[in-house]
Amino acid sequence: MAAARHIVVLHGPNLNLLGTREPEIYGTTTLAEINQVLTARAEASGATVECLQSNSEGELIDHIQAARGKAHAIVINPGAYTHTSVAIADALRGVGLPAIEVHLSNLQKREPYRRRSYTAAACVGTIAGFGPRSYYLALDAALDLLEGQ
Ligand code: CA2
Repeated sequence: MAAARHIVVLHGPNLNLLGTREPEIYGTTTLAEINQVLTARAEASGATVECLQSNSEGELIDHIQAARGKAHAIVINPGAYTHTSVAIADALRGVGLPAIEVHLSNLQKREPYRRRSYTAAACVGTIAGFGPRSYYLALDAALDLLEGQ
C-alpha cells in the first residue's frame, strides 16, 4: 500500500449536486470543496485520501471491493442507498476494512424512511448532522481508529 494510512472516501448518488441545489438542506459547499479539505487534512496528518463519487450502486460496490488491498479504512456517505442497500452493507462487511458512515444531515430529524440505515450496521460508527464537517470528523475518526490499531 502506498501511504502509511490510506483512506477511500465514497460519495453516493446525487452528492455530485452538492452546493448547486437544495442549499437549505445540504448547504452551499460543493463536493469538490469537501474533497479538497479532506485531501489537505489527510496530508497534514501524513495520510492520503482517494475521493470517489458514483450514482450507481454497483459502481459503489466495485469501489468498496477495490479498497481492499489499497486502503486501510473507508469513509462512506451512501446517500439514499443508506436506506435501501443490503448489497452495499454486504460489500462493506465483505472487505473487512473499518468503515465510517457519514451524513450531511441529521437523519433522525428527517422523514421516517430516512431513519433506518442498512449500511450503518456494517460500519464502526456513524457521523451525521454536521454538514460537510461530518466528513472531516469521519476522517479524523478513521485516522484515530487506525492510530489505535
Ligand atoms: O444527509 C446525507 O448526507 C444523505 O446521505 C444525503 C442523501 C439522502 O438521500 C440521505 O437520506 C441523507 C441525498 C444526497 C443528495 O444530495 C443532493 C445535494 C444537492 C441537491 C440535491 C441532492
